[in-house]
Amino acid sequence: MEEAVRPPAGGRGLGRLAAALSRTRAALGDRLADLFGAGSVSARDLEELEEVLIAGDVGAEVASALVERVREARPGRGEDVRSALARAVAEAMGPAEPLRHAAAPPTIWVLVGVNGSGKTTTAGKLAAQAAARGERVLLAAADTFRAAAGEQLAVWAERAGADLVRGAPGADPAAVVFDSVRAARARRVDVVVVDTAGRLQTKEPLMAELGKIVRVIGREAPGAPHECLLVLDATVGQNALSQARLFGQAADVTGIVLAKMDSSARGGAALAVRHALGLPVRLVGTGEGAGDLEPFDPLAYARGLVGASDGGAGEA
Ligand SMILES: Nc1nc2c(ncn2[C@@H]2O[C@H](COP(=O)(O)OP(=O)(O)OP(=O)(O)O)[C@@H](O)[C@H]2O)c(=O)[nH]1
Ligand SMILES: [Mg+2]
Repeated sequence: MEEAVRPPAGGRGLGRLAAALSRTRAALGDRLADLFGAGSVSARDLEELEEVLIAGDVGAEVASALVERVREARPGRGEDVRSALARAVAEAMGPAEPLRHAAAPPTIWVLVGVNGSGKTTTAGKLAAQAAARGERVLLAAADTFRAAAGEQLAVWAERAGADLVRGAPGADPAAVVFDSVRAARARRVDVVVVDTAGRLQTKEPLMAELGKIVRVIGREAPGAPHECLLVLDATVGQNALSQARLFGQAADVTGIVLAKMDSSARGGAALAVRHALGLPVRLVGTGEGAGDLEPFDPLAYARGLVGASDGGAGEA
């Protein structure tokens, strides 16, 4: 948290995401390293690759599709497997899809997710990065459930020099977003980031509340929210899938944030999430500091997962 804000810049991101994937790489294990180091590759090696990928949380369907692509590349040596796998992973993640902005300000982004997934931290990082780019930012504390949630966001707002709109504890979160959008217009704010309370995807009244928050935003600012981001804790792996499905039904989720990638040994789940939901992973959290959030880069992810033979500098 003490770190200076450095908005992510193109090339530098490669290193940070790859570093954040080190636990995942380690979990994929020695077998992968042995395979990549092999002088010649057998059919049995590729079967084993599939098993390793499944164990690595990428999901059975994705693992099978990835290995099929590797097979098609007819790898002679282990290094060929590595590069073919990296290409297949990058393709499976789809192109980079940055956050969408409004044609005319304010741009409004809403963060949703289960308890503790990383929503408030992500909201704070987004605010800090936008402010560092010279944009005027408003943080909307629509988590009125816990008083501490508003405090946590207030700390981020102050650090970033962002405006903050919050309601009294227990206030209707839809009223907070209503006030926030009005305030954003009046103060010529560029970006509004809405932090919502953590909720269990199976609790229907809470999910309905989320629908209401999003509807109020759309009514006050046609075309908004410009993103409804589901923040997933990367450490839970494929368990995130059921969360994602139910949140998608309640709130028209437009993209995924994978928080805590740096603490996760299950970063392979990004592939399962992308495949099962058809939603782009837009951002990755790589730590607790303001700079530890970056646009998802499929190539950097692929190289981070598979381990680049040249230390991450070249092309996959
Ligand atoms: N290492 C690491 N920690 C993170 C990251 N993102 C969030 N955290 C930590 O995860 C914990 C929970 O983060 P919050 O942002 O409070 O999560 P939340 O979703 O707002 O939680 P609720 O509001 O209680 O639902 C905090 O200790 C954060 O510092 C990340 O990318 N990397
Ligand atoms: Mg929170």
